[in-house]
Amino acid sequence: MFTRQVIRRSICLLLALTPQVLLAQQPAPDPAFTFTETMVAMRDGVRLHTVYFVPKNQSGPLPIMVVRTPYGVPDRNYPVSRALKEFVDEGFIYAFQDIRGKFGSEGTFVMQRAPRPMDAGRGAIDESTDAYDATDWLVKNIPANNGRVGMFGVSYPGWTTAMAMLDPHPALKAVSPQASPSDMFIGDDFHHNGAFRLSYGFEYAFLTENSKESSQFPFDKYDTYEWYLALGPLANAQSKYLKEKKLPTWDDFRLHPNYDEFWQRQAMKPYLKRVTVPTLNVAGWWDQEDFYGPVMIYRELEKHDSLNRNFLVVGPWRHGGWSGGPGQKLGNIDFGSPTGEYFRANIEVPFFAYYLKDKGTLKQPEATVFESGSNTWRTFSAWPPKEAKTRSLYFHADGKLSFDAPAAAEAKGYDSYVSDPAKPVPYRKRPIEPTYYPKGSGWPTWLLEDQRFVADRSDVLSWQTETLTNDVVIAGDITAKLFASTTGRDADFVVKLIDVYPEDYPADFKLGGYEFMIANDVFRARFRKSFVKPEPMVPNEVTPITIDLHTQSYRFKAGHKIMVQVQSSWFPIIDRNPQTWVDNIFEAKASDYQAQTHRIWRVPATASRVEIATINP
Ligand code: PG9
Repeated sequence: MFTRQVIRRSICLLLALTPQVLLAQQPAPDPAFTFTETMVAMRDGVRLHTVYFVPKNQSGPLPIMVVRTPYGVPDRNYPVSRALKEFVDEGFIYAFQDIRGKFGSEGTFVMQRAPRPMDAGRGAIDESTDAYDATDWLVKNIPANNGRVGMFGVSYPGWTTAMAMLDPHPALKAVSPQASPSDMFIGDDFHHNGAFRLSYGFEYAFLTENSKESSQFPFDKYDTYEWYLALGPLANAQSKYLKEKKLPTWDDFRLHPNYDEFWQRQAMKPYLKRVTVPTLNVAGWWDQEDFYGPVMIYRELEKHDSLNRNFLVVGPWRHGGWSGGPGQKLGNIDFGSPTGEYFRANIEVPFFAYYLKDKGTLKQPEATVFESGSNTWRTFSAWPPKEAKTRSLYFHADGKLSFDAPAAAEAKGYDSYVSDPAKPVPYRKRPIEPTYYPKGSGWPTWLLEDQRFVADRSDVLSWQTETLTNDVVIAGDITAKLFASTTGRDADFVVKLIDVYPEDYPADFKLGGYEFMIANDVFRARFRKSFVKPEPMVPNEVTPITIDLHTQSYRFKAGHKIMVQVQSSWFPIIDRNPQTWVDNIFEAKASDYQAQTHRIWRVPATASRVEIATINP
């Protein structure tokens, strides 16, 4: 299954370019560049497929921008001047390399190959040594380069960038890991807080491991909600569909249902002990794949940033949305200006030009974040900002949400719902196309969908404030503190923080009453005490569940309302929780999946709430 569409999709993933840009591509080389294709030997003799584009009108030596990717390098017809416009305006050489085992490269692909142990011998390899060897070859072999290299990339190529900076070649002078995952069990593509990202995990494992190129799983249903529900227990994926086929990553999911050494070894945190090269960390507020990762990498590096060379930029973007196109509109939301173009021309390219070409003075603030709602760029000397104050939004009776804690006299003290694994709440509007569906998919923008599509389900609870009389401005972290009980022995809890637009919204009448999700996540309750050692819930016992809803820069404007929704399924992005106790959900039987009643408590001693970091409007 190696079709032109798949190749094109792969290139889209590489730089997160919009497919339209590539579809419009002329089948001819960019006349401003010479193209070279070669194989570069790594220290163990494995040769990696490498291409580079050198500007024809180069007046002096230029630095090399490098991308290392599992998605296939561009071919000679890559429209460099269009796809990398802002970089081309400044002037660089561009090199791309297929990582081990993918597309034209030799060797074996290992999904997020864990860094080699520090005492491994000189011959040991990982993505860090491959980046080192590639850099060494590029500076010695590309004519008229200035001996300096920058690395950047989105997502997997962002992660290979982060790996390169762990143990950098002396020529590597600046890096920009963008949407790099940092922990696949806690917060990135494959799990969130231990809850398995089923549709993403299954489809991505197939995409990267079914063949040396990229391949789409051949779904026989357009609405994959239906397909995954009919799949039944996870074990059926192997027996019904993969059959004899081995996907190493699918096996890893099954064999490592808890945060064991396998996931811990792969996670970035233990390796981020110093800032080795200037680092521009980039993330998107509505990144549907890797938001946890880049923010976490920034925060870990920041602890060691005595020379102030570690920076954060977060804009109103989907996964990779900053790297191509204007970046003004996403889903139904207009952010008022071309934020992607702004980032590339005013932040990204000047950052690399400064470190790789000694151009200008660096005016890069510590944190540059886009405050959605007011739709303005803001800068801070720390992220999260030190001046932010935590305020709590408490759940009350009759669906009310307020900054006041519940009073003792409030009746009943909880809201409840039946969560039925046979009828899970869809995570986005059905039909749910395959994740990377070549003909178009709602996947890239699902986080911006109007949450009214599930608000009337009896298994989705909502609490909302009165109409705000003043702006409420979030700048920093958001945490849900739930107190929950269940008739079962395990449950997932999804919390969504939502901006409810006024019913009459003259700026765009179609957004009247829109429920715009600005923070969210899921927590699998078995991991509430430890991700390493899961524990059943005790039926009907009120249990605290703390959920990191990450970080935001957002202005809820006067006239809007703030809403919190809680539900216990998000299908099929998250697999169904059986809600009974099984040691390994990958081995659950159909009969283990049972409907249960969950309660969310809201009395003074167990006051469920969402804590938000706020600054003065
Ligand atoms: N989110 C993708 C990914 C990165 C790393 C591992 C697995 C998946 C990506 O867009 O590259």
